[in-house]
Amino acid sequence: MRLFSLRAASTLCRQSAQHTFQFTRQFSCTALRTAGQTKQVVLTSEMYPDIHRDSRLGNVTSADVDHFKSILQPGSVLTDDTEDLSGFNVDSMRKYRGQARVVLKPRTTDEVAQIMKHCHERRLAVVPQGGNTGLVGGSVPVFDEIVISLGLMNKIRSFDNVSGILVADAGCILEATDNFLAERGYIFPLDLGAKGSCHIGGNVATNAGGLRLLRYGSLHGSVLGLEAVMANGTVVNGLGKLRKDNTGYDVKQMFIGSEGTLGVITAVSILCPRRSKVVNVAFLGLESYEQVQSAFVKAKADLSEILSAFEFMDRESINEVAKYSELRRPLDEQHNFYVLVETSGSNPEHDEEKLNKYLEDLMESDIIEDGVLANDETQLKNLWTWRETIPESLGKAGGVYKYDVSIPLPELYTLVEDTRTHLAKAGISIGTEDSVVVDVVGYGHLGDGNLHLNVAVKNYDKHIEHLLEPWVYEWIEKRHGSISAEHGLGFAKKNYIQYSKDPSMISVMKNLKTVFDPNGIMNPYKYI
Ligand code: FAD
Ligand code: 2HG
Ligand code: ZN
Repeated sequence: MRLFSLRAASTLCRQSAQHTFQFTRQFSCTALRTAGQTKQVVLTSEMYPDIHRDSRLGNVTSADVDHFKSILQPGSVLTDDTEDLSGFNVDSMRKYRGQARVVLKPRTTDEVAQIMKHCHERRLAVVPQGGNTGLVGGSVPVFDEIVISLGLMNKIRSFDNVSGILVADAGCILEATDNFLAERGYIFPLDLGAKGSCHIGGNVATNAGGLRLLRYGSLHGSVLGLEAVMANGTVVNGLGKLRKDNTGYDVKQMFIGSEGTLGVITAVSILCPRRSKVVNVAFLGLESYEQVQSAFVKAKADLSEILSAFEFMDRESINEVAKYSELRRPLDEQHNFYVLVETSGSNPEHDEEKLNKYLEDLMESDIIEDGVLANDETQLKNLWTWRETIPESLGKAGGVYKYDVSIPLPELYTLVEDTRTHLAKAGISIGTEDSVVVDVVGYGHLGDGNLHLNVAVKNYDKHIEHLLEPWVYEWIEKRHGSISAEHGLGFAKKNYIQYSKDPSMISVMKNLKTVFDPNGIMNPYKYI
């Protein structure tokens, strides 16, 4: 990791107290303080009593369990008679709780195929589960669906050091996969805060976006092929390694973002870029959302090919992280908005020159109020921590209503302001001792037009939920945005897809679902 040159640094320092880049800040340990009491999670079926178990689906019997034991290796069939299955039944937001009594942990594609063949014949519903980090309740059962956990399918199958094409099992953890690639000079073309737990199969199943979509594009572009097991147990072998292939329908695209409703992804083939040798991170303080947009426009123009992330956070988001973090704040004064700009390139002098000029211009034109540039790898990681731990910090309040939306950039932050006004008009105060709403914050991947509106609450509360939904979705529909930019539909948004998609499109989706899964056993009660 390159050290920031003090000579170059000095060219950025302004004498004004309000415009001082802090080049030598000391950062303390990154750990967030541990959460308080864990609250009991209400059963999804109790929280949403209008959802009923589909009576066409079969009930798992002891004969089914014996069959699974006969096709899987010892220790791969977990039942609630002997095991605590809550880790598979409760989602990462502790908002949804299913009632699975059986969890299967296959080790091979053939084992997945045998499981699915049996489930199809017996009409037993299943939920494919990766790292269970999903944020829309898609990864946990609603009733007694069988969980198929991919955690033991975690082998790298091949890596081509010339093309950068990786073929790996679906259950490989994203961070571990990226570490494997780092040793070979490559990078996984996706990064996100849950990288230590989420699986690459889960990433593909959700078409995850993450922190560097701006640079590496969507998984719809970088996934070259995949292997999946259909609902009836048929293995679809599409592990192609070609960048160009125009023979027939591109079936793999159907699985990318299908959230476990069409089949079980068992392996993926993905094009990985070279890892950049030179990475810089700047953390900026700004007064208004208009200035955030100006800084972004300028970043695209001035940093162009080395720009690798442009994340924004409001004051409230950073204050929530500060509540639990032992890290010293990156900037002394508080600002209404913050931006994290990352560059990734191969030539230190070239990148430095570009970034310095960009930051100087931002200060000269009063687009930013203050900023800090990471001097070394530790500082770089710490700056990222202020962005990446926002979801975790908000979760400590008790619960979070999460809205992950695409909105045209000029109106992106208006949703956060309007939500605060909307709650106030309904008599809901924010952050007071007697109010259930702890905070309303906005942050996200500005470079992708993707806002994360988070309403942190002391506990999930039907009154607040009904105030927010469908109000938020109607707001987005009026601006022709998307109600799910990256987290998917899952259980949380299955009733709201019509706010983003035309009925004709929904009809095609329903027809496709029937073709892929005629018995409706793949992740029921979700998606559409
Ligand atoms: P799970 O949560 O286990 O499953 C998610 C969905 O995919 C479910 O519907 C499940 O049935 C299905 N699924 C999982 N594996 C398979 C498989 N092998 N075959 C078929 N279906 C499968 N998401 C983003 O897009 N961008 C972010 O920046 C981002 N940051 C996050 C930060 C934090 C702190 C957290 C907790 C989550 C974040 N997420 C983000 C959401 C989540 O991490 C992603 O959606 C991730 O891709 C889910 O992967 P997973 O392995 O945990 O899948
Ligand atoms: C992120 O960008 C994730 O940090 C999570 O997509 C966003 O929790 C959220 O709302
Ligand atoms: Zn995100």
